[in-house]
Amino acid sequence: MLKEKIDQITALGLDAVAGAKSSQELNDVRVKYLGKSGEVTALLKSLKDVPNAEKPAMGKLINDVKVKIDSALAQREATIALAERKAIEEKERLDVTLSKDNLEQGALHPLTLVKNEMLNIFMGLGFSVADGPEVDYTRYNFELLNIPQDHPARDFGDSFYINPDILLRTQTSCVQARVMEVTKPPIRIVCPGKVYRPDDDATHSPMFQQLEGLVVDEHITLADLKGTLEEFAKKFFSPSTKVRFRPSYFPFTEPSVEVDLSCAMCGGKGCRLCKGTGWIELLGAGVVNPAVLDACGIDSKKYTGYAFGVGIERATMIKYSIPDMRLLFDNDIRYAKQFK
Ligand code: 2U9
Repeated sequence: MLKEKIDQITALGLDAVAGAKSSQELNDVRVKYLGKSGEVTALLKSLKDVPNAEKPAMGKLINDVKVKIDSALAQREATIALAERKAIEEKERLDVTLSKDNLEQGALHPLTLVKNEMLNIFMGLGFSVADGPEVDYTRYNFELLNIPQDHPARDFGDSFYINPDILLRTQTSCVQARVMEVTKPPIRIVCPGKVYRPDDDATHSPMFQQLEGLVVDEHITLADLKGTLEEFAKKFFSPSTKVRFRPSYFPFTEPSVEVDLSCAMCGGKGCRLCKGTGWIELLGAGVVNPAVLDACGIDSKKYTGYAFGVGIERATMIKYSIPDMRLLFDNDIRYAKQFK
């Protein structure tokens, strides 16, 4: 009797194991047959009613059922685990491959290339790079630079004012003024950055970038300025580039000069780029006005300095013969790609 029951439970148990389709179903089968209140446990319990002489043989048979079902469960478990793992992998599969044909190689914008090149040249000449806010007080943008309240450059139509005391900087000179205020000479810095003026045509943009330089130390003269700018021009354009100073006026420098470079395209003979003159105006510069040094807390009796400024867009247009500044701001990738 018990023997038949054992055979029946063996067959049913093995069938149930074979029919289980998930770990969950398999676990239910395990509980149903091998669990504390399961079928095999019930068989063991029923041993108590078996005559003593048959107990060892029956006990062994029941134990064999347990081993058979247990090993069938283990095998089925391995098969199901593998199938479940495969199903998850298939469902969560990520295609991390991407055809390289679709990849566009990025490139630096020509303005960034030119700015980096200028910075490298000046760093090679011993300059450090200084940075400052683009929204600044009129104190740094005008007052400390010897541009008083009633100066025409402070006209509300010539600058983007936030309020009467704060504006989008019109020149990076505010950075130099800030550095001077807190630094004891020697000072040798270049300040690249965006500046803002309400102009908009083929050669002017309401936002453009400047690179200004400032050197303050004892015994600095206009000759130091000329030597430095000559060195810069030769490295930036060509070793044969010449530099010419023409008198000019800026409130923050005295004397002030416009700096022309011999035309790299025609070598000075006169061409379309230099409009037949052989010279191209690129920078403004001068000896720092003693009034500016004093306003920034530097003793103008002991120290002198020079300063210069160059428009990065203008330098880029000259270097790459770009006829219209707006081409630099159009975000046309086909255009930017040419400068790789
Ligand atoms: C301090 C003192 C003096 C910076 C200077 C120029 C001359 C100049 C223009 C070039 C083309 C601006 O981008 S542009 O339109 N810059 O002509 N800038 S001297 O002089 C300074 C700066 C800071 C404290």
